[in-house]
Amino acid sequence: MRKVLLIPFTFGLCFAWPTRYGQINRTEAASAVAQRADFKLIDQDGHPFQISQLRGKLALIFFGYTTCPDACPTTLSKLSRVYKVLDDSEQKRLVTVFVSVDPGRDTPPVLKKYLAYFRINTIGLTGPKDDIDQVVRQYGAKYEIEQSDSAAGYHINHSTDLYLLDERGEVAHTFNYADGAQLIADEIRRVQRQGSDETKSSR
Ligand SMILES: [Cu+2]
Repeated sequence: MRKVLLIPFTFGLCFAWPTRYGQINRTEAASAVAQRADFKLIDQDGHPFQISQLRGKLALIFFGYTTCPDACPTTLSKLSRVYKVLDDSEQKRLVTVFVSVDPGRDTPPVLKKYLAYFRINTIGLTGPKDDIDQVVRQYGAKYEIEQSDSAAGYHINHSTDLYLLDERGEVAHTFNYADGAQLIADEIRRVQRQGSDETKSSR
């Protein structure tokens, strides 16, 4: 029910952000070397998780928080559509990684419950704020906390780029918030195909 209520609410708020921070992302894009670096946070089951554990698969990484009223539920719903376009074997080789920028509220159980709504293969990550901030910088993402009078207490404005990591953990593509499910699925297929061609030729 929550998902149904959130989606009509998304459009008024979300476009200001991608534009504002999308620009910053373009100009402050982290170096490819930095983006490739390993990082360690805590997953939705409370276990340590290193991004290098996903080598050999493709990963879609984005930054957000579970009480986000706009960009996060919109992105996760779009990714549900991406998974529907992909076949079983393509889906198995893809993992979505949701990195919370709100560790104060997004504990592992909160992340687990939230991500279960979207029925996609997702790892939710949280951890100490300093560790999260380091990963945010690594990818050239952005966020800022905005105090509000609402019951939630504060709102977080965050960049909405979606990073596609190839099988070696390198950023193969950065998607904009406006990119549609079909475009994302096509790019995932292209990168998966490239990965399997390289594996064949190195045999
Ligand atoms: Cu969000």
